[in-house]
Amino acid sequence: MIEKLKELLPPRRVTTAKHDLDNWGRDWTRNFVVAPSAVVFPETVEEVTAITRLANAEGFALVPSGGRTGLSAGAVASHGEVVVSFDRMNRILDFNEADRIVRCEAGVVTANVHAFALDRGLFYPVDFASSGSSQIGGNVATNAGGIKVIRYGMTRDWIAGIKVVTGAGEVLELNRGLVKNATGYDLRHLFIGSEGTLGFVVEADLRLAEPPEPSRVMVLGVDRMQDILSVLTRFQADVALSAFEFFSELAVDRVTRHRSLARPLASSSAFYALLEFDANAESAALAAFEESLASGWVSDGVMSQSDAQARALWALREGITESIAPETPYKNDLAVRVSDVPGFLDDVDRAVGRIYPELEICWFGHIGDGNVHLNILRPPGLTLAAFYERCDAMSPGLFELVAARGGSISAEHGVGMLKRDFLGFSRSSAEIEIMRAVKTALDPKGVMNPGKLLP
Ligand code: 2HG
Ligand code: ZN
Repeated sequence: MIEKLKELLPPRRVTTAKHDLDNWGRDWTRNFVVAPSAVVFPETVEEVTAITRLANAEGFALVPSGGRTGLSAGAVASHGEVVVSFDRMNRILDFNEADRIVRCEAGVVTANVHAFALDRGLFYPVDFASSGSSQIGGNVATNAGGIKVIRYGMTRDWIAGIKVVTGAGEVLELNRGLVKNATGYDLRHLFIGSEGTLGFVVEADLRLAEPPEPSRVMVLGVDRMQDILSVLTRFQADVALSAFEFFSELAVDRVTRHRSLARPLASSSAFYALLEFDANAESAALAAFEESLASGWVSDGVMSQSDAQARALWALREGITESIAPETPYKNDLAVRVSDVPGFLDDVDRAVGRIYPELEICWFGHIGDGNVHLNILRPPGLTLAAFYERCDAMSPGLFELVAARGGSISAEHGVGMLKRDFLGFSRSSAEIEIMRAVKTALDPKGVMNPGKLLP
């Protein structure tokens, strides 16, 4: 297999060095075996196609790999697969001003698209903490969400077209940048969120938006979760929000220590809401704040007076994942309807508290779209294995709570290997059978990312 790969690519773009296997064979997860056979670095669509055809002919498996910031082990190679890295397919290929579409290779880093758009007076609105490393191909494959979903939607909403290499080694141009295209099944959308199980996303046409108005950021202290909903409803009545995030006091404790940041408010609260809105809504936002204060929903608040202060307030939210990483948290990325969030958080706190009162939960997330991140922190002294065993045992009960509210066991991080065996909590068996049939149609030999997504 390795020799044949070296016939397709120059030998320096096929590596089996241990250090490389460890580096490219994994994502941000830390509890899955990392054991690829090789890592390859194609530079063209033709090379990706040739690798895929070889895998079909020789019967080996492929794992697509982007910025490796995933949190669900969707890009971890645990079983001797060949990792196909897009690091060398990182060119911006084309920009059309009239269409406002930028064509990127899969390995373009998300933040480079942000910068490219800004340079042209435009804006790519999908944004999240890992955008400095994540790649567009991975964003498409996981339908990445992030911190602006409340106003701009998910990656799916910005994909005007994609070029893919299917698991069978066929190149498909899907949608070709059209706005209107009523010609049957939109296969583009099957690949968005497919987590590399159907084929490789090799190029993407991204739509760019008008740049936003200058913005303001507010952080509010909230003691009762239920009141966050009242705050959201009150603000939304008069203020067009571009973000409505939340985090707990525990999260503030970790992130302020880790990054040496100032606390947002003089007093502490159980929770904090972070709001972003256009500067021209400042007085409407201040009125909503006064009313929230008078109603007892919020205890205190701060509004950014400069871009630097806005960035400092955002750092409190965006730095959380890194600040708790040393505690190797057990992660869950869950969604319920916005109106269900407070009740759901209560259910989970009670369920975890009943079984393992000593475990601390770090709550944060995108409350404005119903997506909460549940990070259970590993207590010092408990081995990773023992900790994960405990948390794994809790998962079915937790997912019952999600299912009871018609929620999703993975809102934006994807299923990967982490949630694979729990897919049935969010998708019916009829749906899963249809997903399998789609997989068979596009990847008949099962070479694409086996063991991910589908139970
Ligand atoms: C975020 O919203 C990311 O910051 C990461 O989705 C969430 O670390 C997490 O659980
Ligand atoms: Zn998130």
